[in-house]
Amino acid sequence: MGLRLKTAMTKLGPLLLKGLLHWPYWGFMLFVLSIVYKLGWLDHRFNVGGMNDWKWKVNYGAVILSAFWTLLLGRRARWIALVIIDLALSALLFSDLVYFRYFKDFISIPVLFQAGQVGALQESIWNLIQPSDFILFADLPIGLIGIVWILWRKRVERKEQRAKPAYRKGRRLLRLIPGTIAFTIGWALIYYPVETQKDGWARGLFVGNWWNVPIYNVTGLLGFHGYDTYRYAKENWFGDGLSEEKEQEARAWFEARRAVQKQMESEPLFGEYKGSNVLVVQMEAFQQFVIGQSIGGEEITPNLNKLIGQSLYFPNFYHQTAQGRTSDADFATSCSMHPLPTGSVFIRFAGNEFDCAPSIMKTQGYDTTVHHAYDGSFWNRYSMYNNMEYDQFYTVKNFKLDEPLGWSLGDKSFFRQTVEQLQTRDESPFYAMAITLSSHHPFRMPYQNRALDVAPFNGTTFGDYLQATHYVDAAVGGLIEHLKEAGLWENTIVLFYGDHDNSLYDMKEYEQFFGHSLNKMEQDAIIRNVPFIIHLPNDGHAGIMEKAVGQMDTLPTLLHLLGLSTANEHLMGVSMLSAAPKSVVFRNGGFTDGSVYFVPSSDGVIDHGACYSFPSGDEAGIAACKPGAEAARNDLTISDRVVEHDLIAKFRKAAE
Ligand code: GP9
Ligand code: MN
Repeated sequence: MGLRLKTAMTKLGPLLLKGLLHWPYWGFMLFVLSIVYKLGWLDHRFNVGGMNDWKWKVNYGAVILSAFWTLLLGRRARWIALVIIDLALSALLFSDLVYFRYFKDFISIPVLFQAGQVGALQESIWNLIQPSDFILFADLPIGLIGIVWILWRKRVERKEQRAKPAYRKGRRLLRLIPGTIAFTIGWALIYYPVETQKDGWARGLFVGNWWNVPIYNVTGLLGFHGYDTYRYAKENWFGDGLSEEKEQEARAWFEARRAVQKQMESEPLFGEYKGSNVLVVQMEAFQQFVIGQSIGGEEITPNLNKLIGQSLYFPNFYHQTAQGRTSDADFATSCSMHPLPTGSVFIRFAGNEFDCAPSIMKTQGYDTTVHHAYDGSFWNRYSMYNNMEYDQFYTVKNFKLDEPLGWSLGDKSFFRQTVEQLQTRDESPFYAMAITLSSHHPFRMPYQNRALDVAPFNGTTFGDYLQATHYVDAAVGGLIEHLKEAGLWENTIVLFYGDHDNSLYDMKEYEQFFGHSLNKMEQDAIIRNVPFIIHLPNDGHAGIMEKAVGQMDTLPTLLHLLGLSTANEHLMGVSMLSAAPKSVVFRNGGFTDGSVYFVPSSDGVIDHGACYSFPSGDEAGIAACKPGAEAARNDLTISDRVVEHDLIAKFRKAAE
């Protein structure tokens, strides 16, 4: 008996091993483990909340669902299919990682419509890639070896199969079993964790759409892409009807906002600069933190510093942009609405109705122009500027490339030629917007333009940034001279502001620059804070205004100076010159009203966010921020509703 058992065991061992080696699902298992591992690795890099049991489960579910169908294929076809999916998913994860480093967000379907712009961003993309990122492709050689092995085995198997055709047919049917099991497990691993969270802390998350990061924290990265595709399809192909009640809610919101805006009409500066020319200068990636600072004993922005002494200056001005970057800044300042959480309004909704500066100015007899020395189709500007009713858009085609720098023309020449273009216009007052470009990421200036010694930041992107802002500052100095020579300086309101941050988020560099540590609130604010300067004719009303303001307040501020009412417009901002209270809402649901500063948590739950006293940065307790955070969320929801459903056009039609 003992001997028989021993013989059986010696036979069973190799049999089991053979069975294990020939188990048909090894490839599938390896694929799932490998992609899930990559998702965990990426999550660590995103650093927006960390992994938890739910996110692991959803990740497993999403990966299984992406490949369950390969279990219906034969072994050879399955290997090949798995390697192809692996390659495609790895490329997607790689793109997400690089995109996240720049935007602090995930790639969404509307972003893909901006893909045409990738060519121009090549230098930035190379700057953002790190060698360790290629770990995302480390499993591909194993897959390829698998394919070679399987093809080599082909002949042997063919012989076996020829001998058993009926068995082969039956096997095809049998494959339905693992395929169905995998689908069910994958679906359950997504459904239950998402539903549980949706019924708990994530309640309302998928309705509000304020920010992609909390959605990612529920769905994982592949789940996010799945949800994003569904969201896009629902909005664009299946119609996402808006109830009468929601439309009415938005209408009432604007009525209430107009009551706040109206206060400016009885305030001192209202109409003081009626009929003046207006020049709006939007400066690429120009942050506030360089203003008034020196490096190596030299001022970084001497011209802006001098200008600030002769102007109205808002040190607590914040950009309100998201994925649409420059175009978002343009939209927020020119049209006084929030940009969208995903993609760019310029690209997604260029045909919708908005009350933007040029169209309002045109009703007042202004000549309206926009100047940007780059391809006119970038950010879909041709369409959007046409919709905004600019009389003329001066693109790269209208400039002489006599100072080639970075993407196209250096800002020094750009400003000189912009003033020349303005001089060729007719006699009516003008509203003009000039969008700079030289200080674009990754900020590397040609040697002859590196006028500053940026030690100890030489050779770093941070150092290149300081160098670039110094160049732009010199260009601003030139612009002021050109305007003076053209006789325009004293009859033009000239406004300067930064469009968005510089995508450099390593706080250690900022701390080294300032020579002291930054508290949590300062770390958030430094990225959002951009300069805002209004120079009024004859250095009028020069001074510092500490009020917390944002890009969306720009147009109402101009209307205040020009004495134009907002009564018939749909603007979300409030004049910065008005005493009317209003907070600055950031696209992620954060806000500041000048006395508190709210930083939302990466799960989107208001109670989990951080509330600070402003400007000290001391913890204030969430109760001090809660009403403001709820109002901020509502503002964002209303803005998105208006943009996505073309409500301004509907409101106008209903009022006819
Ligand atoms: C290109 C310029 C840059 O025309 O506006 O855009 P950005 O990359 O900063 O959004
Ligand atoms: Mn920009």
